[in-house]
Amino acid sequence: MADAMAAIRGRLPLLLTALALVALMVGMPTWRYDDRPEFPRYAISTDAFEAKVDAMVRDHSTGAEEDGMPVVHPPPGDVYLLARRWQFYPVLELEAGRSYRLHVASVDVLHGFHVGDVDVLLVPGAATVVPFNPGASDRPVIQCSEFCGLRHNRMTAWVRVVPATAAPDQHQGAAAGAR
Ligand SMILES: [Cu+2]
Repeated sequence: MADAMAAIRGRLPLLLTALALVALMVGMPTWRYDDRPEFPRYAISTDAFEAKVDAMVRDHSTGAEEDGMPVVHPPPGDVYLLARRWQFYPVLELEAGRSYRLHVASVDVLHGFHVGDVDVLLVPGAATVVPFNPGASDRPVIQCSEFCGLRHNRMTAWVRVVPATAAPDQHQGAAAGAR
């Protein structure tokens, strides 16, 4: 019995090292996902999501186009942005100082939605809701952060930030004009 205890004691450093390694292996994925902000996500079919985007484009298109895509100026609140190989659609024109909820979803393969320090994995069949409050001098760049094929590295988009139309603060509106 004493011999057995001594044998265990002799192997204690090895045991502790093994335990620490197991703890690290289990813990590391948790670290990776913990430091990402979490956003609400809901299930929606790609067809239903495309219908939301199309309705927004129909109702709030500015008439302008960029890269063959309509430029859309939706009111503050819910805004729909779809990811597909290899673009974010449509081009969003948002007002500085207003609050938006960006509903983002992929309609084909896995994509990533990266803007500022937000990074969300887009899985087809689900939309993620990201709060978005552009500042007057912001020129937000959206990038795909998940490899999605040949032109993944070109999958970027600008959000056009414009002065608020009925700006409560005119100075803020003027500053946003210098984008
Ligand atoms: Cu990509």
